[in-house]
Amino acid sequence: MVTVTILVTGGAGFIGSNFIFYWMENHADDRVVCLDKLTYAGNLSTLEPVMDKPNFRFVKGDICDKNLVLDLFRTERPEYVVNFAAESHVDRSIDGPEVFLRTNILGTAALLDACREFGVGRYHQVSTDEVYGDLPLDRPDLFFTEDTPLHTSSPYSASKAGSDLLVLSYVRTYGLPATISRCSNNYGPYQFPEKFIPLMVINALNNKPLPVYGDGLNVRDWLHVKDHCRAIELILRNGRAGEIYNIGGHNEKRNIDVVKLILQELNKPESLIQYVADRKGHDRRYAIDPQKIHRELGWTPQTEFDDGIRRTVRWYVSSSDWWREIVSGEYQEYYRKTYGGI
Ligand code: NAD
Ligand code: TDX
Repeated sequence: MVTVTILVTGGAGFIGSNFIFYWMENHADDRVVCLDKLTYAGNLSTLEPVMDKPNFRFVKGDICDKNLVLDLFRTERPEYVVNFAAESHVDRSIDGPEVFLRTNILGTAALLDACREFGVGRYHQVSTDEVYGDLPLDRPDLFFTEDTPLHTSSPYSASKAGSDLLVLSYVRTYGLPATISRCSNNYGPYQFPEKFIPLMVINALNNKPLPVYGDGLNVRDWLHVKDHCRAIELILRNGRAGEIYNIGGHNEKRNIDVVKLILQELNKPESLIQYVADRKGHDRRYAIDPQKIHRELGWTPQTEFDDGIRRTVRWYVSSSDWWREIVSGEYQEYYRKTYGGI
């Protein structure tokens, strides 16, 4: 059997770690190398189950560090590179855009240059539906397709759009065999507690107020992280170089309805809900048209939201050791700054 080396950046974060578990389960003979800076969002404890495996290597480092990246390519010669490493939280990008530009754009550039120098079978950029901006609530007939113009709202989404354009420029200029996926909101285990679903679950467990931005009617298109990982696997293996693939499962939910579902699941009162000031530039609705990946690669999501969200809530209930450990002093400070007195 032909085995490959796959370099996964940002593999100590939410989606990257789930992808590493998925890949090692389904490609037991491949070598997986994880490069991660271990920012506040990266947690080595998440990778404990694979840390001692002989075909896994963890490297602590910054994707912006060109020499480190080149050295890593020189020694590992990866066939596949999947770039999950990013600053990923919209609220943090509103407070401080610079690190988003650095990691998401310059970091992507460093990886692309290494791919150019050493050659790879495939570079895959993990992007987001946020690059398309948002859709109005009163036009449920509209969806993001791969041809929807880029129209970003936050420094986060602008930095992701910038990196997407850079990837496409390397395809056109240097013939780099690269692909891009733009996925909707993910949920599942190991998501950092600053994000909507784990934040609401953990606050509810602690009987703390659940801060809902604005009127709570913003819509997100939720996808279980494992379905995202399967989609990336299919794109790596069978996707056409130079192409963009949207990933989403037609699973639109209003924020307030997700919060109520979580409270119901935990048997907690709706009086915990607290409406707070809206996020600046808050996108109203995201909705993906996934026809291309379905038609070309046969991908469809396998997890029903009702089942996936219940399992996810249960996971956070039974994994308090994991989230207690990572909710560090830095996070407490961030929480106070973002949510004020509540
Ligand atoms: P995350 O914040 O949970 O994890 C990011 C990881 O990248 C962390 O382990 C962090 O330590 C690492 N990292 C950050 N800066 C780095 C640097 N300079 N060098 C090396 N490592 C660095 O993010 P996530 O939610 O897992 O998202 C992963 C990717 O998927 C991101 O590119 C994000 O834009 C994209 N995405 C996320 C979602 C979602 O719903 N979470 C949806 C669509 C796309
Ligand atoms: O405290 C909160 N209260 C609240 O109402 C938080 C943290 C969020 N929200 C709302 C804002 C959004 O409408 O919930 C929704 C989801 O918020 P986030 O979890 O911050 O996700 P979002 O901004 O939609 O972006 C996510 O999906 C696309 C990821 O964080 C991005 O990395 C990804 O690209």
